[in-house]
Amino acid sequence: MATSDLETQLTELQKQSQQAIAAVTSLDDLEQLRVNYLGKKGELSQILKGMGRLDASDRPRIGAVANEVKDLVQAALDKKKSNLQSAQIQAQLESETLDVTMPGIYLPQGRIHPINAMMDKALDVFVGLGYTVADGPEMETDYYNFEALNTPPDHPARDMQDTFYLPDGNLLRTHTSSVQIRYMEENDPPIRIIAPGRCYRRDTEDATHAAVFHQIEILAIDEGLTFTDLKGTIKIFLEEMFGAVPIRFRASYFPFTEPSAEVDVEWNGRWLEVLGCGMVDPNVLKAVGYDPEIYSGFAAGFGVERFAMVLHQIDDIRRLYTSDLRFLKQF
Ligand code: 2U9
Repeated sequence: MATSDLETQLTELQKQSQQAIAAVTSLDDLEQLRVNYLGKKGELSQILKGMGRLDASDRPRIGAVANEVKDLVQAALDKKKSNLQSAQIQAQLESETLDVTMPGIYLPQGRIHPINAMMDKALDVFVGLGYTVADGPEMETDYYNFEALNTPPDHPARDMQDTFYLPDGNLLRTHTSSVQIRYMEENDPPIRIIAPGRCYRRDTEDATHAAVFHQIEILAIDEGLTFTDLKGTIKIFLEEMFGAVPIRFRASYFPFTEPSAEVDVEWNGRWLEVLGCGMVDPNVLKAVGYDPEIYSGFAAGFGVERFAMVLHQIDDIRRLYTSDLRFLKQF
């Protein structure tokens, strides 16, 4: 084989490879070119197979040319590889650029409903005073809602509390006192419990009445508890809720407490009724098997909506239930 043939092939390979390398646009294609030209079975290897047929005197020169071509192709591949890599990094940097001057995405912040906020606060105060939270069913029997609470079937208080009766004779609880009866049946004194929850009354809805409302009741039973303990507890509680406002106790009547009182706070220049309370009637203690000669206790109950309305000067209870964000956003 003539040396010039090999030389031509080598020069041709170099020329072609330069063009191919210049034209390539991806690292994968570039690698493919490297394999095609310089790989074990690549074009350069194929050409060099012809070396064996050369005169021994020509081999060093052609060998030198082959090495030179190989170095040139390798150098072109390396240079192109580094160019493509830089371009790739540049493109990635550009596509991932963070424009810190772009306006943010507005995520509206949720907030706690005023009724829940009120409940949380009241629970916090009583838990701080050592009370335990008690829970019970919203569908109740006549016994737990009325009878055990010293409210027998013919008691006039049942007319006052118009109740949702269910076809099976059960009812929707009108207060959470039923929870306390259940708790006392299961536990011995001393007890201090707080029963928050949803209650139901067959009221015509208006600005101050809702058929579904929330109540919180507290109950403390121990040896030697007096009306003074009740007053002190209520005073601390109302101070925590309303601040240091004047409060007054007015004599009242509930079937389950004796004596009973209603409590007003002076708020924006007016006396507003916020809760009812009293010493637990001995008949209630007897109903759960506590000896009223040994134990006495006090209880209090308040409507959560009423508290929220007084505290925030809300004029209509229905605002608390109509999910109007313009209203709710104020709290
Ligand atoms: C037991 C014994 C006695 C709970 C009490 C009141 C007075 C009271 C009303 C306030 C507004 C209900 O939500 S409201 O309509 N409640 O005035 N509740 S004493 O007395 C009890 C509770 C449980 C075993």
